[in-house]
Amino acid sequence: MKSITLTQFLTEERRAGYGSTDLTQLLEVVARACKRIGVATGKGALGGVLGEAGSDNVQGEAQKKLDVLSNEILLDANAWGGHLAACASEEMADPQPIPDAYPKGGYLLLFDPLDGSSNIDVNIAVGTIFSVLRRPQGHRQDVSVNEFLQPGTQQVAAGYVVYGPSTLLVLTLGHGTHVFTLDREVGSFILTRRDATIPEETSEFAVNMSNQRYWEPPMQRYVDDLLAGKEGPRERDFNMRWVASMVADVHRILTRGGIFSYPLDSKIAAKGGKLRLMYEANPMAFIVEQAGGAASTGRGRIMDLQPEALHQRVPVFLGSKAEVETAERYHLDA
Ligand code: FBP
Repeated sequence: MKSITLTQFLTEERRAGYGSTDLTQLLEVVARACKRIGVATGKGALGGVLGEAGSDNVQGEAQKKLDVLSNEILLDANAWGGHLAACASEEMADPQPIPDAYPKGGYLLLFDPLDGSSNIDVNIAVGTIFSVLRRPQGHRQDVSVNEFLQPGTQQVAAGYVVYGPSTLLVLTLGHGTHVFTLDREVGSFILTRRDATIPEETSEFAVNMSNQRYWEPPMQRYVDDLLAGKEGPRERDFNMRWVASMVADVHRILTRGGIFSYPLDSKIAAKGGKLRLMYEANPMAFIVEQAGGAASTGRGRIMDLQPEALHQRVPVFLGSKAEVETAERYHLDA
C-alpha cells in the first residue's frame, strides 16, 4: 500500500471540505512539535528530562521537567505560523496570546502538553492532547479567555499523540478518526488506520479502583455489577486495565474497545472531577465520538457542556457506546 503522509491526508481532507489551508498548516506545526516532545521523552535520563521541575502549575500540581519542556516546545512552534490567535495549556493559568511580532490567525489551540505525568519517570507511555477552536465572530484584537469557553461541539479538530513503543498521532477534523504512525527514519507521520471505529460492546473497563470507597452510590453499583461478572446482573465477565495515562487507556479503547472512566468522588467533588474539560475531556470526546463511541459525564454528553472556566474539571465516561450508555443509566436511574 502506498504510504500516505499526514500532509497528503490533510490536503485530501481539505479537498473533501474538511479543514482549511490554515488548519492544515496548524496541525502540521503541532505534529512537528510533538515529534520534538517524542525525542525529548525518548531520551529520558540521558536527556536530563526526568523528575520534578520544582514548580507547581495552576492546578497546584507539581510540574515535571517534561511538562514544562513540552509546554515550551508547543508554544515556540506555534508562535510564528500566523494560524493562531492564542494558546491555552494545562501548564498555564491564562491563555498565551501570539506575540505581537507575529501575525495572528483565526484559530485557538488548547493542549495538555504532557498527559500521564505520573508515568514519566517510570517509562510508561505518556502523551500530548490538543483541541482546536475558531475565534468567535466579531472578536476584538486582544484574545479574551471567554473566546476559549466554547462547547466541545465547536471543535474543528482534536488529537492526541502517544509516546510509546511507537509514536502515534490520532486525529479528527470531524470526518472520522484516523491513526498515523511516526516513521522515525523518515520523520513523517504515515496513515496506518483510516476511519478507526470503536466496537459498540465491550467486556473491558478502565478506572482507578483505589478510589472506589469515595465514589457516588451509582458508580459503586455500576462497578460492583461489572466485578460480579457472569454470576451478576451483567451476565458476563469483565476484564480491567488502568495505565494512568489517559492517552494510553483511550488508545487501547480506540484499538479494541472498552470503557474509560474517571468519575466524581468525594475527594475531588469540590473540584468537579479530576480531568480537565477543555484540553482532556473535550478533545478525547470528539475523537471517540468520531470513531463511533460515546463520551459522557455519566449524566450527559460531554461535548454539549457549556464551559465556565478554562481549567474546569468534569467526570468522564468514554469508549464503547453501549457500555457508556449503560454507565449513564446507572447514574440517571439512581
Ligand atoms: P495529567 O498527567 O496531564 O495531569 O493527566 C491526568 C492523568 O494523569 C490522566 O492521564 C490519567 O488518566 C489520570 O490522571 C490518572 O489518575 P490517577 O493518578 O488517579 O490514576
